[in-house]
Amino acid sequence: MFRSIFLAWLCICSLSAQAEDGYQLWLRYEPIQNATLIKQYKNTIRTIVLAGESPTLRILQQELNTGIKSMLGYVPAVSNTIGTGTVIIAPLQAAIVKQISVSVAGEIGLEGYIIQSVKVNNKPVVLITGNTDVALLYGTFHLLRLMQTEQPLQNLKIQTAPRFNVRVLNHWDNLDGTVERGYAGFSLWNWHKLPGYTDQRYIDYARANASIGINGTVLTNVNANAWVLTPAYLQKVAALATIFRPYGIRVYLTARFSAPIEIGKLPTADPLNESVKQWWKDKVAEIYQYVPDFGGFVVKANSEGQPGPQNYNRTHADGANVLADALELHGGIVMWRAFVYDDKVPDDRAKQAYTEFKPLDGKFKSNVIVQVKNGPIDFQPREPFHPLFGAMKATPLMMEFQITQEYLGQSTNLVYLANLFKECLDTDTHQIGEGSTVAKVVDGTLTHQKLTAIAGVANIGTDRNWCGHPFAQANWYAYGRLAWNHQLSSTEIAEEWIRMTYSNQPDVVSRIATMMNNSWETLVNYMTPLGLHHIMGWSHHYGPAPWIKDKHRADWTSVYYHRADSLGIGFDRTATGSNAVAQYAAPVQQIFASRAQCPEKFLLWFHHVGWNEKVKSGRTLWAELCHRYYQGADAVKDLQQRWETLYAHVDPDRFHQVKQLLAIQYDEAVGWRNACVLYFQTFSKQPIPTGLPAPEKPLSYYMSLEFPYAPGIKPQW
Ligand code: GCW
Repeated sequence: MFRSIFLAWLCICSLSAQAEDGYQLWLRYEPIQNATLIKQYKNTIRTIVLAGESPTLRILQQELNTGIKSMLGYVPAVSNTIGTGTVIIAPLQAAIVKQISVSVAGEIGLEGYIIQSVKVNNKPVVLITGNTDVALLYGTFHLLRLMQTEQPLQNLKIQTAPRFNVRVLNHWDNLDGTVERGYAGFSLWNWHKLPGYTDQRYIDYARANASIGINGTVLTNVNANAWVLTPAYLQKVAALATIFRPYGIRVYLTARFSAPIEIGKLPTADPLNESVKQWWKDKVAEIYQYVPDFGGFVVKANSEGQPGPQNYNRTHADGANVLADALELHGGIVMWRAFVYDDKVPDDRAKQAYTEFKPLDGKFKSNVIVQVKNGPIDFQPREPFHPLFGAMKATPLMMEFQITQEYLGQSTNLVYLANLFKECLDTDTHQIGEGSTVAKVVDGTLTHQKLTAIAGVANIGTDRNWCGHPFAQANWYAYGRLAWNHQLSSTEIAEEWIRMTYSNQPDVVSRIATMMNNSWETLVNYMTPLGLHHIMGWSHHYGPAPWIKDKHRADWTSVYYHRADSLGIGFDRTATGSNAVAQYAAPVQQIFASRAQCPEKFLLWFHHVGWNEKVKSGRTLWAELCHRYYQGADAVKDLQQRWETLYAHVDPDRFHQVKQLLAIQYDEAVGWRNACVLYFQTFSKQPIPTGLPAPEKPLSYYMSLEFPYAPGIKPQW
């Protein structure tokens, strides 16, 4: 008796742990609470008519069953007859759809879909249609999302197609299971056990991605290992590709430029050498034997020690084109990264990618797309948009965002990144006149590019909740939603995610959304206000370290970027300094170059400003800098207080997790504030403004802190 009570208790505990441990991400399918909606949903989804048979359609049906069972308590019957409350899921070209008058406005391509309330024989039905089974899967996830977020299912008239053809996650996962800049455990890919053993996680990963329209995964780190291109690993890659395929996800790999030498045993990797060209052709053909729908390569070349065409005095275009040639036959693409800089080049690091790539505009083959980070340095808390977005008219460019928060508090800080992504996408580059936003450059509409793509460096690992911080899931979600439709607002996306992940109660939704929406500015304030950048800890990039100097590479130090001296602080990138502003189109240049007009968020990015110069608030720069740091840390306190008010509305497990993480975040924010204010004070020689409490510890304390085992990087010693 006792034993069975104990077992039942154990069971309940493990069930509840399973329900609230974050594993289900935004696919929790909580029971619908609203009685009116329950009735409406039940009337709208009585039976399913599903045209066709395929692995994708089986997945679709299973997802629909799981979702509806969990939200409404029943599994809709599959039927051949259409009646009131039938959901018809069928391709546009199916006979059944042809009988219905569906209005399709323009092109929906292979992945776009339509969800419409229509009448068939006078019976109200819902139709989900598109050109492919994957489109139907996307449409089904959309229908489920409408229910998860408690939206009405009446008078539906939805038509949507993705803004980018290629929507990938870049995993910086190493073959040894570590993840470069990974803060959520180890790599999901268990290379050792593949291909024989395939983890349920691979399926759940694919489901989550398909639910937001991500259609590609780059399995390996851009700091690439040629081994992944050997047959033993290609078998493993093939096993993953087979799992992902019915979810509409293609697999891509990173290609190490020196692979012809390392695994091909050639004496050179010179891209213009005939045997090298042939080697890539053969290698690519071999890959397609294993993975017939292989997507292509991502390449990091001649950057941070990676080999590349410049080792042979060839250009990035020469390098990219040799791979593109090999892939072209099979329909693959090359995503060639523009993240290049060299400490041997005496010029401002922020200028180097433009300097190298701008002259190559128009020189890449048509299946090459140049992958550009959102800003010119490196995924800093805030950067102005990368000047290449305003400069390459004849080359498709893709966006690279970083979802993993390498420089944004890693997995201890609550930071909602949709605002960062949107700020960049919505900025006007003036590439061909006003209205040339970054979004229009990368989605191809501005210069009529056919190949369009977007990448997000993944924040996913083996942690039970996938992303480390419960709120970091929102960044994976937001990336996917924006990759589908960059016109969604960050608030809309946050609200969807909150409704699916936490609660549909309007008050709870708005309270959590406010926390998320303020979180990025908050972090920028306590880490790098007013356009400061690259002042974080050495190598692991954790915590503040504006004092880093005298390292073997100047461009990896902090003093290189903040340039604080007795007169002021900031990097002069105007004509009197590095003149990086000249890489922007004239109207942008004019604003950034003007001390008066430059938005304050980028002030110290572009200008060296005197400590006593006045800023918009009327304060001196020194006072403003201090205020921002204090404001940032105080705002984390505010986040903590807001979270406390949600105690009764969030399950205990996740409530407690977030509460603990916010406390860590507060300590870290105070650490950033104190370290930076005290350090910069050694230059300004001014007191911390009255009213702001003095840091408890001296600068020497902050400078003495070391974090040799901070996550995301292999220990260096
Ligand atoms: O931000 C830097 C990271 C490196 C990374 C590099 C890149 C994969 O610190 O770890 O290398 O960017 O994007 O290539």
